[in-house]
Amino acid sequence: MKSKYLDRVTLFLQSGKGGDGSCSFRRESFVPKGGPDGGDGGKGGDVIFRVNKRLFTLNHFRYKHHFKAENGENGKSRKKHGKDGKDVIIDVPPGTVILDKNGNELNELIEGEIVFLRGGRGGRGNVHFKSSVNQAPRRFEKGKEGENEEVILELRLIADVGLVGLPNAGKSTFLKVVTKSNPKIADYPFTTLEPNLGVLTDGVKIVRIADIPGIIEGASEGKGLGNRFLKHISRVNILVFVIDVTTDIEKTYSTLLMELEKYDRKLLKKKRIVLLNKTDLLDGKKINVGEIFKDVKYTFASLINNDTGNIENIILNQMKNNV
Ligand SMILES: Nc1nc2c(ncn2[C@@H]2O[C@H](COP(=O)(O)OP(=O)(O)OP(=O)(O)O)[C@@H](O)[C@H]2O)c(=O)[nH]1
Ligand SMILES: [Mg+2]
Repeated sequence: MKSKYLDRVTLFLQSGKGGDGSCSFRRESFVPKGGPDGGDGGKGGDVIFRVNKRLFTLNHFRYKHHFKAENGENGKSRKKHGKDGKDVIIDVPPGTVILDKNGNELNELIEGEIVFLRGGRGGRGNVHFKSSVNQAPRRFEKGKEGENEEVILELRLIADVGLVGLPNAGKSTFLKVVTKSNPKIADYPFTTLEPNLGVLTDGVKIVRIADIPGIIEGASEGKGLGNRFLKHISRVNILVFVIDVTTDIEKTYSTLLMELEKYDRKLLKKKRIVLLNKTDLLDGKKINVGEIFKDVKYTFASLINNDTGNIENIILNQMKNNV
């Protein structure tokens, strides 16, 4: 199974070369030997990363991997400066991490912008090299080369709460009911192929919730959609486990925990809330979850009936303890 969602790309970046300084001499009628008047070269353009809050994926890099800033213009006669090269500005969604080609983390972009590669300095023209002993210098500087770099961009969504669960458990339904967003919901596994974000608010607090594709036993070995989407919940404070009550609850919960642990043990350190969903399918039958969730807050829900088990307040209260 494949997802078209792009959250990791390799880019080839190049900043501009500085323009060369000019070597030139003044020419005027009646002045046979004018002094030096070669101007400076312009600066090469920078490569800049800028956070754009309207972006949520790296899909715009699907066909564009090379970014090159403009070179600075060479200096000119009559002390004229060459023009600076234009910067290249690369828009990325908030939460983008820049890695070197070996996968080491270099920068994390949450807001604002960074100059990632500087353009080369422009060279000085011969007008700067006049001295008492050399009135007609032919010396000038070359512009400095720009820089080249290959980097990997990886998107890790910025959210406060992450939803985890088997496919078809009701994660997207949860997002829809609780945040009034409009994700795709359907009665088959792997409906969600890319992360969705929604916002829960009580008018004061704003909680961002990330719905990711379902995970199954063996996700860490690549089963289903694999576990690559788990990076999007690496930053959250709270994990909400959405569990279908008609499954073997204990087994489902331990499968989910095991897959999280295999991806990154740190995910197990996050606060947990369990939502036992689809209670309408129990036909009034009571179930006892015993000790399974003894250290974890849990509640029952029938999302399809808009009965959320008050999970909104549980989340908002838990978030309060986090700040
Ligand atoms: N009976 C019942 N069905 C529900 C309930 N909540 C969700 N569903 C249904 O369960 C199916 C799956 O819901 P989704 O929200 O798409 O599940 P998901 O966990 O996002 O699934 P994936 O994206 O495939 O991982 C849909 O047909 C929903 O209408 C519930 O409380 N009761
Ligand atoms: Mg879904």
